[in-house]
Amino acid sequence: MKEKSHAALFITDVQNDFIEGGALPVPHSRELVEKINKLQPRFRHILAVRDWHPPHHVSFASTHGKRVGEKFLGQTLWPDHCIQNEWGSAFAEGLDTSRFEKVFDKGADPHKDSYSAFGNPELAPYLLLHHLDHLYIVGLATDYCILATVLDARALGLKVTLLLDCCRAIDPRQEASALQRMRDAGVDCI
Ligand code: VGL
Ligand code: ZN
Repeated sequence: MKEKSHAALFITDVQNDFIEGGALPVPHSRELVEKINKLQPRFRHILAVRDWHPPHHVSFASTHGKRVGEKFLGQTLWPDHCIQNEWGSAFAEGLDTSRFEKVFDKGADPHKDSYSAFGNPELAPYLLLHHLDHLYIVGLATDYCILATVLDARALGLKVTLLLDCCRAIDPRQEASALQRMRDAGVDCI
């Protein structure tokens, strides 16, 4: 018997705060909105991930009275961003969300950051239940959330394709090494 197997478009952190004009803007991210909208009709399954922090989250520099960009006990400190139910955490303006099958939030624990979407314990069981074993990844940010998510997905044995034209890095200098780590883990970057 042929086992069921399905691909999903996996839209990562395409939220106002990560777009130019937001609190933690990723360079050249606004152009992704239209590109991702155009891609959506090609997929039967569309999943989305949101960075979803409570106020005073452990990853915010302001929580510790420290400067943005500093490292503190291994945690990179960010500006306040993607605070639950605020404008910054909403899906980017113009992004078509009408066919999102399910949204997974991450980073909701006040005391623990999670770049990986698999930090949400509901994600892996959902993929298993729906036989979604091939993820086509788009969104933000290549050097943080996407890198962590993709490595976890590969560790679980999922097929992963990164659609490079629809991904952007917070620090473009880190992009090449992030992509190399993903390729080494068996990710198809196209
Ligand atoms: C992310 C920095 C802080 C990401 C989330 O999703 O890549 N980066 N929080
Ligand atoms: Zn975050």
